[in-house]
Amino acid sequence: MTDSYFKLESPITFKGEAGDGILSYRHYDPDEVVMGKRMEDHLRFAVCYWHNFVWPGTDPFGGQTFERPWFGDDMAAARHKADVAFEMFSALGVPYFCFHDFDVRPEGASFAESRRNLEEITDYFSKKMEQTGLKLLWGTANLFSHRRFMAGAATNPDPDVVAYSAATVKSCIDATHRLGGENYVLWGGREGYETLLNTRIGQEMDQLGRFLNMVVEYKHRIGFTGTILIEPKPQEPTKHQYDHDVATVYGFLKRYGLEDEVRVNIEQGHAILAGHSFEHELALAYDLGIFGSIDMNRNDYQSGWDTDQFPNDVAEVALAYYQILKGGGFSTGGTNFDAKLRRQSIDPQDLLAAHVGGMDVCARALKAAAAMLEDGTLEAALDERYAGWKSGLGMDILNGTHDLESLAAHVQDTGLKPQPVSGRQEILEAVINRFV
Ligand code: XUL
Ligand code: CO
Repeated sequence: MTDSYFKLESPITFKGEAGDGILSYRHYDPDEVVMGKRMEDHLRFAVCYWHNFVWPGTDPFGGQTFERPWFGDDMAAARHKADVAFEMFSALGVPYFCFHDFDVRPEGASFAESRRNLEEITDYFSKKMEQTGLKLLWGTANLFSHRRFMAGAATNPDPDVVAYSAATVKSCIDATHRLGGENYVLWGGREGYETLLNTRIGQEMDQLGRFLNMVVEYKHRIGFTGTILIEPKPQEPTKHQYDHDVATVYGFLKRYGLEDEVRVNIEQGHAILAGHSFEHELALAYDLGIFGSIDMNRNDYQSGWDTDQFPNDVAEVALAYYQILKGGGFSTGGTNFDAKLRRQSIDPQDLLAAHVGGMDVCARALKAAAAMLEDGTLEAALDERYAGWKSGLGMDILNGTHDLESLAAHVQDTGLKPQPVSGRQEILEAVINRFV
């Protein structure tokens, strides 16, 4: 066990108005009951390994800015990193964490060595989880950093790379299963293309369809009961990614017979990159029956890139949690902070404060969303707008009683003249303003 990295004088707890929102919570009280459930059980916060403990602060023009005592590529460094990671998870009081294989273990000289390294760290995690009560929200494989994946993992033109990717995913599902992970995520960072001049889209989609079916078959064979999640993203690092957005992923799942087996992990920044709002992606996923989990962050709206910043806009996050509460909340999913510090934020305290600030934003947003739902004005307006579908003509159209000819006859016989009705957008937006 390494010395304390954060050197906190007292644990980070809820202090309400007396809190500073930096090293104590002003709004996140895990035990506060919102709509009949503890806030901790609603939000199910997770801290990610990669941005916090692996990313060195590089950008396309600059090198490392963070100097972390655990940076290194041997097992001793991996254990040191785990010590600090669990110190931070516990200090923040979050219930969950998430990781990629690449985040937690050094790359071996062979596949077998990489797998052994992962197994050793999995054992180390297992002990720490027992000691701290921390749980694993999800595990995943990094199939995008190493150069072997530069032309894709499951969608690589070379079957050898697809086999290597399958072996890697197997070892990551094994680790996730062993640690009681509640989900397993696949984000297709290289599952796309740079140019159609060297790419057959149909061939690559079939590869991805078969790959995902192998994942689902394996999950059932070993009795892993977690949810398999795809994380949509339209581009970056590739010019075009196949799991573009929720609608695209749904079409893909249907085509390969996976719509009842796989759900989505929706990230705020990815939704924005796809030209959607976060709440659009959430509402659609719930309506399609494939909502799983969220990666919480925000993009910079001027730079137009995936900046993975911590959330700071309560109104925006409230609209997201409004959709989540309306859809029935999380089941196996949760709120994973897939967010990183700015590269100038080099102090240990910045790591803690970023999460405290983000968690307070989410807590305020959740409470605002619950108040919006409990107030009922927005739902009542929707019920009124769609009331015509509950009976009579609307119901008959939906249930197939009518066809084009019968509707034409109906319009002609009754002299039907539809009357435009206000969409009341400004009024509804004013209602939101009462709660945030
Ligand atoms: C990349 C991204 C990943 C996934 C996990 O944009 O969001 O960190 O969440 O591979
Ligand atoms: Co993500």
